[in-house]
Amino acid sequence: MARARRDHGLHLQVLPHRAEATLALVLVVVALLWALGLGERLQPDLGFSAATHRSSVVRPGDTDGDGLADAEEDALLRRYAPRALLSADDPAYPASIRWVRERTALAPTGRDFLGVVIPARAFPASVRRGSRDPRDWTVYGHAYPRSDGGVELQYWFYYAFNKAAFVFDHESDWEHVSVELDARRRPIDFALAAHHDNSPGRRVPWAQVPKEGDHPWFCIASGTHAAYLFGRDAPFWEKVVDCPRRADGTPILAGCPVRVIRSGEPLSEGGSPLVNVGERGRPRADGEAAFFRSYQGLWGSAVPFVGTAAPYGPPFQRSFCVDAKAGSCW
Ligand SMILES: [Ca+2]
Ligand SMILES: [Ca+2]
Repeated sequence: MARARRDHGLHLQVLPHRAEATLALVLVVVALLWALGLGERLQPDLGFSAATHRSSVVRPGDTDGDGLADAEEDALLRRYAPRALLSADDPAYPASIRWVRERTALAPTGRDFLGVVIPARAFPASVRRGSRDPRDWTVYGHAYPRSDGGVELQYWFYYAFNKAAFVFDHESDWEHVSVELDARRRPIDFALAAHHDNSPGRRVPWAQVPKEGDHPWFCIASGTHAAYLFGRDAPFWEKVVDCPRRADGTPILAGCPVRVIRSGEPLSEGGSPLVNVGERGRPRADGEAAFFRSYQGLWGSAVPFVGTAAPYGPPFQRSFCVDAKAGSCW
């Protein structure tokens, strides 16, 4: 009888211990994810040293002081501006800095979350869907000299939300592609950033890139906005709407369920604005370029799980200055 009572008592004690152990394990996993999320986002991934911060001589006609004349930067950015295929049913369309700032609390004086500036409130669903108007799909161009004597042309696209297939949704999404020129300003390749392969991303030789004149074509993954030359280049878990292709690889747009982003083309003809943002220390005069360069906070909520916090702006990401000539990109 005494033995039976002891066993019974033991049984009663084991169950709570199991529950506690499970709870502890769950708490440890949550804490780990939380810590990783904070670690990922609390510090900008600058990727350049103090040496690249040194001030350079600003000559007349070179507002951002990188050694390239304003007129040449603008002409090159316009000449090679990409043509992007956006899935017509993308849950998060592009937008501009101006557009999102008119609709959210995104401002230099947001809330301070453990030392990081974040907007004072979450983006409403209407903002997360982005804009259907191509005039709001501003592409932010960044041109600078590389250490090998060539010129890097980056094209940054802004979306107010990242809608992933499983988890990892977050407010604001900055994505880019690059055209890399040699020292004689001839295009060498087209680089496509996708997820962590983004500095500058997959390089495709220029001759293999389908083009409209000098404008390279690429596809934008639905929701995540990763860049792929063709839909077939995307991993299985990514949705990319591609179009039928001609023999030269250019897309046949008739009947294809996409919208085309044509930055630098006249707005009256369905084009989208192309803004030269200048350099990190010296933006061009435009107000959007100044905010692009100077806003050091998160571009949305700071939900501190891995991959769920809003990103920092491009100037505070490693991929902003790939192989830059010292002092030219900072
Ligand atoms: Ca310049
Ligand atoms: Ca520049």
